[in-house]
Amino acid sequence: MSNDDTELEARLEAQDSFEPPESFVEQANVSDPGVYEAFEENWPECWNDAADMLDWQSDYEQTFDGSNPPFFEWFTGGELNASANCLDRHLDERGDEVAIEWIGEPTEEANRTYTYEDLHREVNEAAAALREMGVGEDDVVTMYMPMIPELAVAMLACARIGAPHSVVFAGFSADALATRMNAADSEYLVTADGYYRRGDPLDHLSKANEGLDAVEHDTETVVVERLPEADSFGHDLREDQRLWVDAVHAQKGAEVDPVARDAEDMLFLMYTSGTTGQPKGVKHTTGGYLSWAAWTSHAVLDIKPEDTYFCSADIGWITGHSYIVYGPLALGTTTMMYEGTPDYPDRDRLWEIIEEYEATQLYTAPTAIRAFMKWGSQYPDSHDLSSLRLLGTVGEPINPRAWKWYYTHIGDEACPIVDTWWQTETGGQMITTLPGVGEMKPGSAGPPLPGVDAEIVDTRGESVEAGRAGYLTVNKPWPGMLRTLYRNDDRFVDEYWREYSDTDSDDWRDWVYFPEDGAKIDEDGYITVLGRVDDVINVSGHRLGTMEIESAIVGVEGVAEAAVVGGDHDVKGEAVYAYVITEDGYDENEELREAIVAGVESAIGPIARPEAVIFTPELPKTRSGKIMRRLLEDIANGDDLGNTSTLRNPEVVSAIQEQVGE
Ligand code: 6R9
Repeated sequence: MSNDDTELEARLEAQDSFEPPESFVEQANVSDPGVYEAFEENWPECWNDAADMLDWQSDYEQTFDGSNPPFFEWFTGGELNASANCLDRHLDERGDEVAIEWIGEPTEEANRTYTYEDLHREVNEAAAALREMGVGEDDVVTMYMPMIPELAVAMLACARIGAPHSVVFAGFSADALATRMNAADSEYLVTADGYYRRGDPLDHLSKANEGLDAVEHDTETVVVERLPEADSFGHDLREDQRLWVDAVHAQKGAEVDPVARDAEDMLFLMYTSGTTGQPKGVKHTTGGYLSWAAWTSHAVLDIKPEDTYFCSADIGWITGHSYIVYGPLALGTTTMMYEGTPDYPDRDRLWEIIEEYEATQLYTAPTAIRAFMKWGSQYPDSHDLSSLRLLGTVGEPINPRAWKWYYTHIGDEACPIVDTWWQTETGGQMITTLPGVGEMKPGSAGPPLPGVDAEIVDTRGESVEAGRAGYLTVNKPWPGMLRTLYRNDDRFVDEYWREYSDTDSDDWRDWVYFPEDGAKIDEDGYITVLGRVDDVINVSGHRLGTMEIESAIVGVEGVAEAAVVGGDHDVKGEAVYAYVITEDGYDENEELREAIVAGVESAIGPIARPEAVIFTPELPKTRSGKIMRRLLEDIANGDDLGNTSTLRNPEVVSAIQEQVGE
């Protein structure tokens, strides 16, 4: 490190709050600090500002309907179409401007640019193709696709004909695909033959087909050919499968009128991990969700039509839905889509892309920032990143060191950082500073957005003092919130409302949303989110249920019992640690360890791959027989274990520690 760097580090180390750069404030979409008070005084009508960013086919009659808690409704009586809002309405003024800038791997291959005209045309053709296949309004269409433009096209085509989509992350396993298609009774799948990872072609269709084998009803599939002949895996299509080129290009020039959807009609489903083994089908609606995605993209990400906005998430997660596809396109901007990884062909890949396309915003995850930090600042330093105006993070807490590194080495101290807390369930951002208004404090997401009423409470639901840890709750509904868990209203109430609501009350004010995160608040009302308080672990910003992983491990021959916990990890934030008891007659050996890792990968996907598999004769249990997960976490982290005498089997602790120390 040079002397200058050392000085800079020392100066930053001491600084715990940062004013938004003046140059940014001057041009910010939202820069009036009065917005907080104005929204509070005018709740819920303040949210008409969000709805009015959209074009409605018929106007809504009521902003908020709280008559049947917790099944809240927004913009009732209104009708709109999400694809018309993301495409048609931009054609007159911005038809020739770029909607999607796609950067594919391998890097020497041609990238693709879609103007709004191009995207509109292809979405119409795809909508016609889906209709031709028999997809009707409200039929759930599953997408199991890599980061290729056809994924966004297929989503918007579904939205155009009123068919909700359910996107399954391409890195998920065949089992995960089948579970989600079965749960949603989804009869249609759009997938791809393969894609590239670090230059190598991956066979995706075989995995999709394996999933389809486990789907209990008839299905129809459309397959996008992503791979050129030379790299393709020579798949034969089944009878109920056809190629995207045949289906979509057969509809050349087709025009499909955007279906008028009720504000409360489902736009999409997204399955996410929860406390039990079964993933939850989070249901989002057309009016509330799209308003939220558009308004937050405007107020928090400061997106303007002339921007080239880059979010490095995968569309298979909610971040990609709200902040690669719906929010940015609703605002008529250029949204980038990158297929590859940040370290291929070299560790400066993102910086090269930002320089080349003159990206104006970068929205990424703390896990990526920690990796960039580890690789070293020489990678970003060798590129001109001066086009950047705003930086954002999402998915997990960001530690102040990583925040400061991002601020200096990527933002050159000239870009505000928005640390945005939200969830699949919230539809969009909820807690973050407004970049043109609020002071930033590294490590703290910031205050709730205007109109959002968050509070940190203790187990009884009483507000906790500043500085003390408690549970994050949200007291007032908001337009982007999930409406229910698909076909499971009871679980919806149990998971998010029962804890802190008066569930007998029919007054919406007695209902409190519980996101299952721990948090603390400071004197200025800034919230630091500490992490999940349920059995969900956050690996590289991805939510994984410990139960899902445990059931995969117990499914491996030779395993009697398993407990999975999240241990600290430098780059991933948390990593999966699996404690395993073998069945009698099975050896605790490398072969079994490998079978366990393979079992987890095939049930969930490589993201759930255990960092360590620790064999143990027993699991530490309380006297009432509950597994002491906290203790297993401490062992994984090498922390001081404190008093273990309340355990039913304290001797097991040293046995496990020996294994970990090996
Ligand atoms: C958008 C997304 C949601 C969980 C959430 C929380 C964690 C997200 C965060 C954060 C601290 C932030 N989380 N953003 N924790 N600071 N800025 O990530 O959705 O995949 O559903 O995960 O992620 O624990 O409850 P999702």
